[in-house]
Amino acid sequence: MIVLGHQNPDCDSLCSAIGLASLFNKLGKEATPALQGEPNPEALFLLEQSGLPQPEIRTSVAGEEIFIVDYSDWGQGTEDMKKATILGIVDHHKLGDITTSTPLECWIWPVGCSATIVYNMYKFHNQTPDATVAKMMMGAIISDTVNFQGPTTTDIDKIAAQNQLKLPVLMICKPLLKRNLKLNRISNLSLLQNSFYAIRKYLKWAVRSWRSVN
Ligand SMILES: [Mn+2]
Repeated sequence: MIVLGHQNPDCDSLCSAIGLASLFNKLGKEATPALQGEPNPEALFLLEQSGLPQPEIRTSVAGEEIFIVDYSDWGQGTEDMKKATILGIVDHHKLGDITTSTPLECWIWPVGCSATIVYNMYKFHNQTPDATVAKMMMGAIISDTVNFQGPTTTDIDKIAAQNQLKLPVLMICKPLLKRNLKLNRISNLSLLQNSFYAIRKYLKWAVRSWRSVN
């Protein structure tokens, strides 16, 4: 099967596709992550950090079995997606317009990030993500929840991030936070101060989490 992210791939679309395909592989199912285009700069940065190969780009899935991540709208899929068999959906947005003619597995939760749901699928199946994959999913959670400051952030996201990372949280977060700051091209002082306070608050939380998992 193909685990397919949405158009204009961001961190979540990339990392959840990689995470979910890897979970299926662990469960003995053939699965390949795929993107519908080049990853955006932040997603590309995460990919470079992980050292994983870039998933293949697919703009046609007619006749394939697919599992889609981070969307549930036809409009976010490939043009020929109605000719594919949709085996399942992982998403954290409002329910889209996709319907199927066969039963499917749906994991749609009101949380901050699809990678949070994928992490819980690992738990459901009694599996542990590989360290590199965990790092990617953690990156997606940081990105989608805006460093855990965004309005859609839930405790489920924080727990997923915390449990996922018995790895050095700060080592992963710091470059991503730096990169976020650069990407946002922060120009005025108050924005800079807000970011500073947000990051300081997040880092404090990360250190507490880091201690509690060790
Ligand atoms: Mn997302």
